[in-house]
Amino acid sequence: MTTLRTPGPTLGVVGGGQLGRMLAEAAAPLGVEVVVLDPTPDCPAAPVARDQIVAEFDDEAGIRELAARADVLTFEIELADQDVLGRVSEDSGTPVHPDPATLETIHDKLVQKRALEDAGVPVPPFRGVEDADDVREAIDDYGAPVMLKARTGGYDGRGNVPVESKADAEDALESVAGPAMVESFVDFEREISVIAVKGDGETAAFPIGENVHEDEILRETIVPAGSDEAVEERALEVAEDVLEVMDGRGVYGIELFETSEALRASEDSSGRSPRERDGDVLLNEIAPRPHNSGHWTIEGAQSSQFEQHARAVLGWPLAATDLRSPTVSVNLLGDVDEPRDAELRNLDRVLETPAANLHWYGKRQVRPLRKMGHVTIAGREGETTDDLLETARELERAVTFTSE
Ligand code: AIR
Repeated sequence: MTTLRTPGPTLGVVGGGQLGRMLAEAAAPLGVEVVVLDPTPDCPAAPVARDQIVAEFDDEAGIRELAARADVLTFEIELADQDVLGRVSEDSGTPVHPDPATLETIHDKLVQKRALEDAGVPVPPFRGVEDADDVREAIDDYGAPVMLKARTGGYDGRGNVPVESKADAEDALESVAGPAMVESFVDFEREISVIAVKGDGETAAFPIGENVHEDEILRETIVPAGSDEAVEERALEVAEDVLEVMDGRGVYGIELFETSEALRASEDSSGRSPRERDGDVLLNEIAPRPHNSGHWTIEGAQSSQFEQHARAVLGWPLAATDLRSPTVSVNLLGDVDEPRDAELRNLDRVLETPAANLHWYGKRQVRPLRKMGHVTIAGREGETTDDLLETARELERAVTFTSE
């Protein structure tokens, strides 16, 4: 039986960026406290969390302190160190969710893809590469362009480089700097994602979102996605299969490609179930944590991905994931050429739009394309995602970090 006292249970979170901030916001109504560990003093999560331990993500002493203060450990950034987390959890008896083994699998994108492929999850053709010859060989086999990916450490588009031709192989490898892999470029109809939750003996998933990326960085999420029912069904099946590979409770962001074949396959009346069709939905990447493409759930769904993460890691029952109304989220990215103090201008348009929900992450410094905040608009009676997108884009264009 779940009992609540004051102070409530404490989540110890490695990472205190926007995800930690929104996790702490969602935990508060449940009576759940959050302590974050982050190297940046006064990190985005600090103002809404009970406390911050200022330490590097792999600082063992810091993580020991976090474990001592927490009932459960979790992380909101993949730079968390699986070995340290595993060791500290074992010594302290404070569980960590998701399991550090999952972090290890996901950490290295090549290992991730192999594990998922072995589990029968559909993935684009991929391989590890050691040198430019390997990249060129992959171009021979897959056709140009291919996507070169840093095996570790890349996020928000960092470490992903499209290679247009063999002549670019050398430069691309250099810019990735470190162990790399290539993937066949997927000719997708749209990018979609499933925010899935692994709880204590139960799982849940939010309706799929349609994602718009530019320069490898998420710009917009639209729910419901434009995919048809068969594709949504297939995506949710794939998400279930992914959760089976993952150890430990929590929210998982599962990014997928809806390939062009999916559209044809669901248009034809072959009578085959979606699971029998190959290549309609392909896995792109997994994040073992709440995901940018799930921010819409805060206003758009019965519960948010952050509330679900808190519930899941604590072993509490999961909440409902139904869509409340069509919803659109747009990211507010740093529109600057150089780092500078963050000051978001022309905010009035956003604040004066009654249905627009502003989320400011509280980062002191803006950098080119850094995720600084987002705006979500949940539709009211009769509003379509097209209407919402038009307003959201207008608001996103109105605000700026530049002084011009
Ligand atoms: N994050 C983690 N993995 C991917 C992303 N986007 C979030 C986490 C992390 C923050 O981004 O919340 O703490 C770091 O943001 P930045 O702008 O400092 O790199």
